[in-house]
Amino acid sequence: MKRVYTCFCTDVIHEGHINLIREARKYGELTVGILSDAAMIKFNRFPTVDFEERIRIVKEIPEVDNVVIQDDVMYDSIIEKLRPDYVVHGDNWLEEPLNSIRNNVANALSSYGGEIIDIPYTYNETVKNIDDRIKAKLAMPEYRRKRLKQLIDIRSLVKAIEVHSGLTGLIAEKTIVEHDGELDQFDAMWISSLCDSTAKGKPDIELVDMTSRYRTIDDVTEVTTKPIIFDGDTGGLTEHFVYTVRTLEKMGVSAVIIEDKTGLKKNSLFGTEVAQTQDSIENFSSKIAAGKKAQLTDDFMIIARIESLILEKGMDDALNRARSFVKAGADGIMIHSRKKDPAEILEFCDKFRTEDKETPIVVVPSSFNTITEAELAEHGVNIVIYANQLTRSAFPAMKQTAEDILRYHRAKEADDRLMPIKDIITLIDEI
Ligand code: SPV
Ligand code: MG
Repeated sequence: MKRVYTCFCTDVIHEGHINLIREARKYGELTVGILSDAAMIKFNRFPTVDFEERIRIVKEIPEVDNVVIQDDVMYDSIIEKLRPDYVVHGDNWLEEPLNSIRNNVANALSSYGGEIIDIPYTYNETVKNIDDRIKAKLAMPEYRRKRLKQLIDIRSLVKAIEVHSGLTGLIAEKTIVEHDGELDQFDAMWISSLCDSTAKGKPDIELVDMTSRYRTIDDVTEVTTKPIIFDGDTGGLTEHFVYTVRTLEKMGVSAVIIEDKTGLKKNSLFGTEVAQTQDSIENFSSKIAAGKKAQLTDDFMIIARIESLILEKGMDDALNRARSFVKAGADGIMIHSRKKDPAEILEFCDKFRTEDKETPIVVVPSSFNTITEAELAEHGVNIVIYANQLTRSAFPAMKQTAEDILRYHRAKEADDRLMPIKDIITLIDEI
Protein backbone atom coordinates (compact mmCIF):
# COMPACT_ATOMS: atom_id res chain seq x y z
CA MET A 1 0.00 0.00 0.00
CA LYS A 2 1.24 3.51 -0.84
CA ARG A 3 2.02 5.96 1.96
CA VAL A 4 0.15 9.29 1.98
CA TYR A 5 0.92 12.31 4.16
CA THR A 6 -0.96 15.51 4.86
CA CYS A 7 -0.53 18.11 7.58
CA PHE A 8 -3.12 20.29 9.31
CA CYS A 9 -2.39 23.72 10.62
CA THR A 10 -5.94 24.30 11.74
CA ASP A 11 -7.72 24.01 15.03
CA VAL A 12 -11.25 23.44 13.74
CA ILE A 13 -11.96 20.58 11.37
CA HIS A 14 -14.61 21.51 8.83
CA GLU A 15 -16.05 19.93 5.68
CA GLY A 16 -13.07 21.13 3.63
CA HIS A 17 -10.67 19.13 5.79
CA ILE A 18 -12.89 16.04 5.78
CA ASN A 19 -13.08 16.26 2.00
CA LEU A 20 -9.28 16.47 1.80
CA ILE A 21 -8.86 13.49 4.14
CA ARG A 22 -11.29 11.37 2.10
CA GLU A 23 -9.48 12.23 -1.13
CA ALA A 24 -6.06 11.57 0.40
CA ARG A 25 -7.14 8.17 1.80
CA LYS A 26 -7.97 7.00 -1.75
CA TYR A 27 -4.23 7.04 -2.54
CA GLY A 28 -3.11 4.78 0.33
CA GLU A 29 -2.42 4.57 4.06
CA LEU A 30 -2.95 8.05 5.48
CA THR A 31 -0.75 9.76 8.06
CA VAL A 32 -1.84 13.19 9.26
CA GLY A 33 0.67 15.58 10.80
CA ILE A 34 -0.56 17.98 13.47
CA LEU A 35 1.43 21.20 13.44
CA SER A 36 2.78 22.13 16.87
CA ASP A 37 1.69 25.42 18.47
CA ALA A 38 5.16 26.92 18.00
CA ALA A 39 5.15 26.14 14.27
CA MET A 40 1.53 27.18 13.77
CA ILE A 41 1.93 30.67 15.22
CA LYS A 42 4.87 31.38 12.96
CA PHE A 43 2.57 31.96 10.01
CA ASN A 44 -0.99 31.13 11.00
CA ARG A 45 -3.47 32.17 13.66
CA PHE A 46 -2.95 31.44 17.32
CA PRO A 47 -4.70 28.09 17.98
CA THR A 48 -8.04 28.33 19.78
CA VAL A 49 -8.02 24.60 20.58
CA ASP A 50 -5.08 23.21 22.53
CA PHE A 51 -2.57 20.85 20.99
CA GLU A 52 -3.69 17.61 22.72
CA GLU A 53 -7.30 18.31 21.74
CA ARG A 54 -6.27 18.91 18.10
CA ILE A 55 -4.53 15.52 18.07
CA ARG A 56 -7.55 13.82 19.65
CA ILE A 57 -10.00 15.29 17.11
CA VAL A 58 -7.93 14.13 14.11
CA LYS A 59 -7.34 10.64 15.62
CA GLU A 60 -11.11 10.16 15.76
CA ILE A 61 -11.58 10.63 12.01
CA PRO A 62 -12.14 7.09 10.60
CA GLU A 63 -10.09 7.62 7.41
CA VAL A 64 -6.98 8.64 9.39
CA ASP A 65 -4.56 5.73 9.90
CA ASN A 66 -1.78 7.47 11.84
CA VAL A 67 -1.26 10.82 13.54
CA VAL A 68 2.18 12.38 14.00
CA ILE A 69 3.42 15.69 15.33
CA GLN A 70 5.00 18.10 12.82
CA ASP A 71 7.29 20.54 14.62
CA ASP A 72 8.32 22.68 11.65
CA VAL A 73 6.34 24.82 9.24
CA MET A 74 8.44 23.31 6.45
CA TYR A 75 8.00 19.62 5.71
CA ASP A 76 11.53 18.47 4.79
CA SER A 77 12.42 16.76 8.09
CA ILE A 78 9.10 14.94 8.44
CA ILE A 79 9.24 13.85 4.79
CA GLU A 80 12.74 12.51 5.32
CA LYS A 81 11.46 10.54 8.31
CA LEU A 82 8.21 9.19 6.82
CA ARG A 83 9.18 9.03 3.13
CA PRO A 84 5.57 9.22 1.89
CA ASP A 85 4.74 8.39 -1.74
CA TYR A 86 2.29 11.29 -1.82
CA VAL A 87 1.86 14.57 0.04
CA VAL A 88 -1.70 15.86 -0.28
CA HIS A 89 -2.72 19.48 0.38
CA GLY A 90 -5.42 21.99 -0.57
CA ASP A 91 -4.47 23.90 -3.72
CA ASN A 92 -4.49 27.17 -1.74
CA TRP A 93 -0.79 26.54 -1.20
CA LEU A 94 -0.12 27.36 -4.84
CA GLU A 95 -0.40 31.03 -3.81
CA GLU A 96 1.92 33.25 -1.79
CA PRO A 97 3.06 32.94 0.95
CA LEU A 98 2.12 29.23 1.30
CA ASN A 99 3.77 28.37 -2.04
CA SER A 100 7.12 28.47 -0.21
CA ILE A 101 5.89 25.48 1.85
CA ARG A 102 4.84 23.71 -1.35
CA ASN A 103 8.27 24.37 -2.88
CA ASN A 104 9.91 22.91 0.20
CA VAL A 105 7.73 19.77 -0.09
CA ALA A 106 8.43 19.43 -3.84
CA ASN A 107 12.16 19.62 -3.15
CA ALA A 108 12.07 17.04 -0.38
CA LEU A 109 9.95 14.62 -2.44
CA SER A 110 12.08 14.96 -5.56
CA SER A 111 15.03 13.25 -3.84
CA TYR A 112 13.22 9.86 -4.03
CA GLY A 113 10.42 10.36 -6.55
CA GLY A 114 7.50 11.22 -4.22
CA GLU A 115 4.63 13.30 -5.59
CA ILE A 116 2.44 16.21 -4.55
CA ILE A 117 -1.32 15.98 -5.00
CA ASP A 118 -3.15 19.31 -4.92
CA ILE A 119 -6.81 18.96 -3.94
CA PRO A 120 -9.20 21.82 -4.79
CA TYR A 121 -9.48 23.99 -1.68
CA THR A 122 -13.00 24.21 -0.24
CA TYR A 123 -14.08 27.75 0.59
CA ASN A 124 -17.81 28.29 0.93
CA GLU A 125 -20.20 30.22 3.17
CA THR A 126 -20.02 27.60 5.97
CA VAL A 127 -16.20 27.53 5.96
CA LYS A 128 -16.09 31.35 5.89
CA ASN A 129 -18.45 31.48 8.89
CA ILE A 130 -16.23 29.10 10.84
CA ASP A 131 -13.21 31.19 9.91
CA ASP A 132 -14.94 34.39 11.02
CA ARG A 133 -15.99 32.83 14.32
CA ILE A 134 -12.40 31.76 15.11
CA LYS A 135 -11.14 35.27 14.34
CA ALA A 136 -13.89 36.83 16.47
CA LYS A 137 -12.94 34.56 19.36
CA LEU A 138 -9.28 35.50 19.10
CA ALA A 139 -10.23 39.19 19.09
CA MET A 140 -12.37 39.01 22.24
CA PRO A 141 -10.79 40.71 25.28
CA GLU A 142 -10.70 37.54 27.41
CA TYR A 143 -8.80 35.60 24.71
CA ARG A 144 -6.62 38.41 23.40
CA ARG A 145 -5.49 39.63 26.84
CA LYS A 146 -3.86 36.34 27.94
CA ARG A 147 -2.14 35.73 24.61
CA LEU A 148 1.01 37.72 25.34
CA LYS A 149 1.85 35.47 28.31
CA GLN A 150 1.08 32.42 26.16
CA LEU A 151 3.36 33.69 23.40
CA ILE A 152 6.22 34.40 25.82
CA ASP A 153 6.02 30.73 26.82
CA ILE A 154 5.94 29.40 23.25
CA ARG A 155 8.10 31.81 21.26
CA SER A 156 11.84 32.16 21.77
CA LEU A 157 11.31 35.88 21.05
CA VAL A 158 7.99 37.70 20.79
CA LYS A 159 8.05 40.36 18.04
CA ALA A 160 5.84 43.42 18.34
CA ILE A 161 5.40 46.23 15.84
CA GLU A 162 4.04 49.73 16.36
CA VAL A 163 0.44 50.45 15.36
CA HIS A 164 -1.60 53.62 15.80
CA SER A 165 -4.72 53.08 13.65
CA GLY A 166 -6.92 50.43 12.11
CA LEU A 167 -4.80 50.47 8.96
CA THR A 168 -1.45 50.00 10.70
CA GLY A 169 -3.18 47.34 12.83
CA LEU A 170 -4.07 45.47 9.64
CA ILE A 171 -0.47 45.61 8.48
CA ALA A 172 0.68 44.11 11.80
CA GLU A 173 -2.08 41.52 11.58
CA LYS A 174 -1.66 40.39 8.00
CA THR A 175 1.95 40.79 6.97
CA ILE A 176 3.61 37.41 6.45
CA VAL A 177 6.91 36.97 4.62
CA GLU A 178 8.94 34.12 3.31
CA HIS A 179 12.67 34.55 3.82
CA ASP A 180 15.43 31.95 3.70
CA GLY A 181 12.85 29.16 3.48
CA GLU A 182 11.02 30.33 6.63
CA LEU A 183 7.65 32.01 7.04
CA ASP A 184 7.34 34.73 9.64
CA GLN A 185 4.89 37.25 11.02
CA PHE A 186 4.57 39.66 13.98
CA ASP A 187 3.23 38.27 17.24
CA ALA A 188 1.97 41.42 18.90
CA MET A 189 1.30 45.16 18.51
CA TRP A 190 2.81 48.13 20.34
CA ILE A 191 0.70 51.24 20.83
CA SER A 192 3.51 53.74 21.05
CA SER A 193 3.02 57.10 22.78
CA LEU A 194 5.41 58.65 20.25
CA CYS A 195 3.55 57.41 17.17
CA ASP A 196 0.05 57.77 18.61
CA SER A 197 0.93 61.42 19.41
CA THR A 198 2.69 61.95 16.06
CA ALA A 199 -0.35 60.65 14.16
CA LYS A 200 -2.31 63.40 15.88
CA GLY A 201 0.37 66.00 15.12
CA LYS A 202 1.15 66.37 18.85
CA PRO A 203 4.41 66.10 20.82
CA ASP A 204 5.17 62.98 22.85
CA ILE A 205 4.76 64.62 26.27
CA GLU A 206 1.70 62.86 27.71
CA LEU A 207 -0.40 65.58 26.06
CA VAL A 208 -2.67 63.16 24.18
CA ASP A 209 -4.97 62.15 27.01
CA MET A 210 -5.92 58.60 27.99
CA THR A 211 -9.43 58.85 26.56
CA SER A 212 -7.94 59.61 23.15
CA ARG A 213 -5.37 56.82 23.54
CA TYR A 214 -8.20 54.39 24.38
CA ARG A 215 -9.90 55.39 21.10
CA THR A 216 -6.73 54.35 19.27
CA ILE A 217 -6.89 50.98 21.04
CA ASP A 218 -10.54 50.68 19.97
CA ASP A 219 -9.64 51.38 16.33
CA VAL A 220 -6.96 48.69 16.46
CA THR A 221 -8.97 46.03 18.32
CA GLU A 222 -11.93 46.44 15.94
CA VAL A 223 -9.93 44.97 13.04
CA THR A 224 -7.22 42.77 14.57
CA THR A 225 -6.75 39.69 16.78
CA LYS A 226 -3.12 40.00 17.93
CA PRO A 227 -2.22 40.97 21.50
CA ILE A 228 -1.49 44.58 22.44
CA ILE A 229 1.31 46.08 24.51
CA PHE A 230 0.36 49.62 25.50
CA ASP A 231 2.91 52.38 26.03
CA GLY A 232 1.62 53.92 29.27
CA ASP A 233 4.30 56.67 29.44
CA THR A 234 4.95 57.37 33.16
CA GLY A 235 1.60 55.88 34.16
CA GLY A 236 0.72 59.35 35.52
CA LEU A 237 -0.28 59.71 39.16
CA THR A 238 -0.57 56.39 41.00
CA GLU A 239 -4.14 57.37 41.86
CA HIS A 240 -4.86 57.60 38.11
CA PHE A 241 -2.75 54.62 37.05
CA VAL A 242 -4.93 52.14 38.93
CA TYR A 243 -7.88 53.22 36.79
CA THR A 244 -5.81 52.94 33.61
CA VAL A 245 -4.90 49.35 34.51
CA ARG A 246 -8.56 48.37 34.93
CA THR A 247 -9.60 50.03 31.66
CA LEU A 248 -6.78 48.45 29.65
CA GLU A 249 -7.57 45.05 31.11
CA LYS A 250 -11.24 45.43 30.26
CA MET A 251 -10.33 46.39 26.69
CA GLY A 252 -8.32 43.20 26.26
CA VAL A 253 -4.86 44.83 26.29
CA SER A 254 -2.20 42.33 27.44
CA ALA A 255 0.41 44.61 28.97
CA VAL A 256 1.18 48.18 29.89
CA ILE A 257 4.76 49.43 30.01
CA ILE A 258 5.37 52.39 32.30
CA GLU A 259 8.65 54.27 32.53
CA ASP A 260 10.36 55.41 35.73
CA LYS A 261 10.20 59.12 34.97
CA THR A 262 8.28 61.89 36.68
CA GLY A 263 7.21 65.45 35.87
CA LEU A 264 6.99 66.55 32.24
CA LYS A 265 7.81 63.46 30.20
CA LYS A 266 9.92 63.87 27.08
CA ASN A 267 10.66 61.14 24.57
CA SER A 268 13.56 58.96 25.74
CA LEU A 269 15.39 59.30 22.45
CA PHE A 270 16.20 62.92 23.43
CA GLY A 271 18.23 61.43 26.30
CA THR A 272 20.02 64.08 28.36
CA GLU A 273 19.59 66.77 25.67
CA VAL A 274 16.38 67.82 27.42
CA ALA A 275 15.45 68.02 31.09
CA GLN A 276 14.00 64.69 32.22
CA THR A 277 13.60 63.53 35.80
CA GLN A 278 13.81 59.92 36.88
CA ASP A 279 11.31 58.85 39.51
CA SER A 280 12.54 57.55 42.86
CA ILE A 281 12.70 53.78 43.28
CA GLU A 282 10.24 54.03 46.20
CA ASN A 283 7.64 56.06 44.34
CA PHE A 284 7.79 54.02 41.14
CA SER A 285 7.72 50.74 43.09
CA SER A 286 4.58 51.83 44.89
CA LYS A 287 2.99 52.78 41.55
CA ILE A 288 3.70 49.26 40.23
CA ALA A 289 2.40 47.65 43.43
CA ALA A 290 -0.80 49.73 43.29
CA GLY A 291 -1.34 48.74 39.65
CA LYS A 292 -0.84 45.05 40.45
CA LYS A 293 -3.30 45.33 43.33
CA ALA A 294 -5.87 47.00 41.07
CA GLN A 295 -5.77 44.46 38.25
CA LEU A 296 -8.58 41.95 38.13
CA THR A 297 -7.21 39.10 35.98
CA ASP A 298 -4.04 37.01 36.08
CA ASP A 299 -3.52 37.67 32.37
CA PHE A 300 -2.49 41.32 32.45
CA MET A 301 1.15 42.37 32.73
CA ILE A 302 2.63 45.55 34.17
CA ILE A 303 6.11 46.00 32.75
CA ALA A 304 8.56 48.43 34.35
CA ARG A 305 10.69 50.47 31.96
CA ILE A 306 14.03 51.61 33.29
CA GLU A 307 15.48 54.88 32.04
CA SER A 308 18.82 54.76 33.86
CA LEU A 309 20.89 54.13 30.70
CA ILE A 310 18.99 56.82 28.76
CA LEU A 311 19.65 59.33 31.57
CA GLU A 312 23.26 58.16 32.00
CA LYS A 313 22.81 56.99 35.59
CA GLY A 314 24.84 53.84 35.04
CA MET A 315 24.47 50.08 34.90
CA ASP A 316 24.34 49.52 38.65
CA ASP A 317 21.45 51.94 38.98
CA ALA A 318 19.60 50.15 36.17
CA LEU A 319 20.14 46.73 37.76
CA ASN A 320 19.23 47.97 41.21
CA ARG A 321 15.99 49.40 39.86
CA ALA A 322 15.20 46.19 37.99
CA ARG A 323 15.56 44.23 41.23
CA SER A 324 13.33 46.65 43.14
CA PHE A 325 10.65 46.84 40.46
CA VAL A 326 10.43 43.04 40.19
CA LYS A 327 10.11 42.90 43.98
CA ALA A 328 7.29 45.45 43.75
CA GLY A 329 5.41 43.10 41.41
CA ALA A 330 6.50 44.07 37.88
CA ASP A 331 5.78 41.27 35.40
CA GLY A 332 8.62 42.29 33.11
CA ILE A 333 11.47 44.75 32.69
CA MET A 334 12.01 46.98 29.68
CA ILE A 335 15.54 48.32 29.42
CA HIS A 336 16.07 51.21 27.03
CA SER A 337 19.13 52.80 25.43
CA ARG A 338 19.67 55.38 22.73
CA LYS A 339 23.20 54.27 21.87
CA LYS A 340 23.85 52.85 18.41
CA ASP A 341 26.01 50.17 19.97
CA PRO A 342 23.90 47.50 21.73
CA ALA A 343 26.73 46.75 24.23
CA GLU A 344 25.10 48.37 27.26
CA ILE A 345 21.76 46.69 26.57
CA LEU A 346 23.45 43.29 26.27
CA GLU A 347 25.48 43.91 29.42
CA PHE A 348 22.28 44.70 31.30
CA CYS A 349 20.52 41.58 29.97
CA ASP A 350 23.45 39.29 30.81
CA LYS A 351 23.81 40.68 34.35
CA PHE A 352 20.08 40.67 35.01
CA ARG A 353 19.81 37.08 33.76
CA THR A 354 22.51 35.83 36.13
CA GLU A 355 20.24 36.73 39.04
CA ASP A 356 16.77 36.45 37.47
CA LYS A 357 16.09 33.74 34.92
CA GLU A 358 12.33 34.22 34.71
CA THR A 359 11.21 37.84 34.50
CA PRO A 360 10.64 38.72 30.85
CA ILE A 361 12.98 41.32 29.36
CA VAL A 362 11.71 43.76 26.73
CA VAL A 363 13.91 45.85 24.42
CA VAL A 364 13.24 48.54 21.82
CA PRO A 365 16.10 48.51 19.29
CA SER A 366 15.35 51.84 17.56
CA SER A 367 18.90 53.18 17.96
CA PHE A 368 20.83 49.91 18.33
CA ASN A 369 19.16 48.60 15.20
CA THR A 370 21.95 46.40 13.84
CA ILE A 371 21.40 43.71 16.45
CA THR A 372 19.48 40.68 15.23
CA GLU A 373 16.56 38.98 16.91
CA ALA A 374 18.63 35.80 17.35
CA GLU A 375 21.34 37.73 19.23
CA LEU A 376 18.77 39.38 21.50
CA ALA A 377 17.19 35.99 22.29
CA GLU A 378 20.65 34.58 23.11
CA HIS A 379 21.05 37.30 25.74
CA GLY A 380 17.74 36.42 27.38
CA VAL A 381 15.46 39.00 25.75
CA ASN A 382 11.82 37.84 25.51
CA ILE A 383 10.08 40.67 23.66
CA VAL A 384 11.44 42.93 20.94
CA ILE A 385 9.42 46.02 19.99
CA TYR A 386 9.83 47.75 16.63
CA ALA A 387 8.48 50.95 18.12
CA ASN A 388 8.22 53.54 15.34
CA GLN A 389 9.33 52.16 11.97
CA LEU A 390 5.85 52.10 10.38
CA THR A 391 5.29 55.78 11.14
CA ARG A 392 8.78 56.72 10.00
CA SER A 393 8.32 54.90 6.70
CA ALA A 394 4.88 56.38 5.99
CA PHE A 395 5.81 60.01 6.72
CA PRO A 396 8.51 60.52 4.03
CA ALA A 397 6.42 58.60 1.48
CA MET A 398 3.40 60.85 2.08
CA LYS A 399 5.54 63.99 2.06
CA GLN A 400 7.11 63.07 -1.26
CA THR A 401 3.68 62.42 -2.80
CA ALA A 402 2.41 65.82 -1.62
CA GLU A 403 5.55 67.49 -3.06
CA ASP A 404 5.26 65.67 -6.39
CA ILE A 405 1.62 66.68 -6.89
CA LEU A 406 2.58 70.31 -6.21
CA ARG A 407 5.62 70.06 -8.50
CA TYR A 408 3.89 68.48 -11.53
CA HIS A 409 0.40 70.00 -11.11
CA ARG A 410 -1.08 66.54 -11.51
CA ALA A 411 -0.98 63.15 -9.75
CA LYS A 412 0.42 60.93 -12.52
CA GLU A 413 4.11 61.11 -11.48
CA ALA A 414 3.24 60.32 -7.87
CA ASP A 415 0.71 57.66 -8.83
CA ASP A 416 3.24 55.49 -10.63
CA ARG A 417 4.84 54.78 -7.22
CA LEU A 418 1.60 54.19 -5.32
CA MET A 419 -0.25 51.11 -4.22
CA PRO A 420 -3.15 50.37 -6.59
CA ILE A 421 -6.55 51.28 -5.14
CA LYS A 422 -7.61 47.64 -5.66
CA ASP A 423 -4.83 46.40 -3.37
CA ILE A 424 -5.65 48.76 -0.54
CA ILE A 425 -9.29 47.73 -0.73
CA THR A 426 -8.43 44.04 -0.44
CA LEU A 427 -6.53 44.75 2.77
CA ILE A 428 -9.86 45.58 4.39
CA ASP A 429 -12.07 42.64 5.41
CA GLU A 430 -15.74 42.79 4.55
CA ILE A 431 -18.24 41.16 6.85
C1 SPV B 1 7.45 55.00 22.09
O1 SPV B 1 7.40 54.32 21.06
O2 SPV B 1 6.66 55.91 22.32
C2 SPV B 1 8.46 54.72 23.12
C3 SPV B 1 9.72 54.09 22.69
O3 SPV B 1 8.26 55.06 24.25
S1 SPV B 1 10.88 55.36 22.43
O4 SPV B 1 10.29 56.30 21.49
O5 SPV B 1 12.06 54.73 21.91
O6 SPV B 1 11.13 56.01 23.70
MG1 MG C 1 6.61 56.33 24.49
